[in-house]
Amino acid sequence: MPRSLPIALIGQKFMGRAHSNGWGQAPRFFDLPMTPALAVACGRDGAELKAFAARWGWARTTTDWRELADDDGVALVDIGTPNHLHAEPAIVMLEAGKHVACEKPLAGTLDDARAMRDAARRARGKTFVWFNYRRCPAVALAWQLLRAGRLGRIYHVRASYLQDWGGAGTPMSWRFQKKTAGSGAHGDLNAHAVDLARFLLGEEIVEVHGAVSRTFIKERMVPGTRDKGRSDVDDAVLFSASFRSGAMASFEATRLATGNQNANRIEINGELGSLRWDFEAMNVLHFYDGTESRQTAGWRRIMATAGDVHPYATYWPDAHLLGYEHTFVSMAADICRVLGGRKAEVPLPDFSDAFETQRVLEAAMRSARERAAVRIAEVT
Ligand code: NAI
Ligand code: SOE
Repeated sequence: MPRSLPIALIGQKFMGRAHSNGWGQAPRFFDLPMTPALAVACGRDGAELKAFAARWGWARTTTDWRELADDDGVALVDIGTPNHLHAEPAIVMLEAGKHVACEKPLAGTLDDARAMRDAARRARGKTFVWFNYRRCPAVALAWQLLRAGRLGRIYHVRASYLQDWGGAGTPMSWRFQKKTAGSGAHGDLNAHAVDLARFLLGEEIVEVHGAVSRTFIKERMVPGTRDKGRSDVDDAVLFSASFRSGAMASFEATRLATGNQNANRIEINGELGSLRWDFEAMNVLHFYDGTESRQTAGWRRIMATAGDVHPYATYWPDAHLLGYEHTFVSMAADICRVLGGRKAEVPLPDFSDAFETQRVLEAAMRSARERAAVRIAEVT
């Protein structure tokens, strides 16, 4: 009989919905040692919160996240708030003995991220970070192929996360302010790209060689007013880096790549072959097997939708496509597996892991500021 995992969720908008759906659906699709119970939804606006809780099946609500620390009816606290509101609740909950699942980036600043990593090291509870793209079946398959050595020695990683919603007409929000977001496209999108690259290669980046950060749109309308406010985060950040093995990497994140809506892409080239993935066709992995005869070798288009051989592809009959929401369901399922003493299908990022991504992000910001290379060992 699976044990219950009572959860509290902080933040009820975009990620609030994705996580509520994830926790609710996980036990319907997977046999898990623990069953998530949607115990408490927490947000700032009481009326909105009650409607949200009723719609998504949360049993209780509170407008004070601090209450969750003393709530014996909560085992895991799930944080889906803006980046500056990750550290404090995470640390308080870890000190209260809860497990914590937190949205990415781990935090807006390296200081916050370090404090979270340190709190996690001291804590009884386990930590998780919602780098959800690891659980796209095609990405998990790429991870398996890399682990099996199908690419051999890795030479190149080319990662980019291109969006176009951040033009001059987009109003001010927490995402355009350093005090709430930490950074712009960089922490928002390069965080995913760096996590994906580190996850797939299974090794660390040791140096950022050069970065360019640019804020093209410096003022934005403040909603509900006739005033403009200053946007003090990057709209785009581009940088190059080296992995410990010597593999060269490039990363690009932007909210101004007109025509690219959610192009989270990665290509990896190794001595034996190459892999290529794009979230806009998330069920497909492109694989070039360089060991095949040159006469017939070519890029192979793999639909990662065969439930018996592709990780996380068991939701529907073979060849029926998965979407963004499944990545959260699959991650919720893996969290339940790990807390129930089983293994995740592919590794889950915890606070220590996400801190390593944060160090790379910080190194890139320093590199852009100082117009110099930055060794990750100098970013502690
Ligand atoms: P959002 O602006 O849609 O929602 C933020 C929520 O936090 C709102 O419900 C707001 O009321 C709540 N909130 C703010 N201050 C609060 C407080 N003091 N107490 C309780 N609730 C509070 O933001 P969104 O897009 O959901 O982003 C939240 C986090 O999720 C960010 O860290 C972001 O980077 C991450 N994110 C991750 C995605 C992914 O694919 N993994 C996708 C989108 C966002
Ligand atoms: C907006 O840029 C956003 O929702 C990010 O916050 C997410 O992390 C990314 O997955 C999709 O785009």
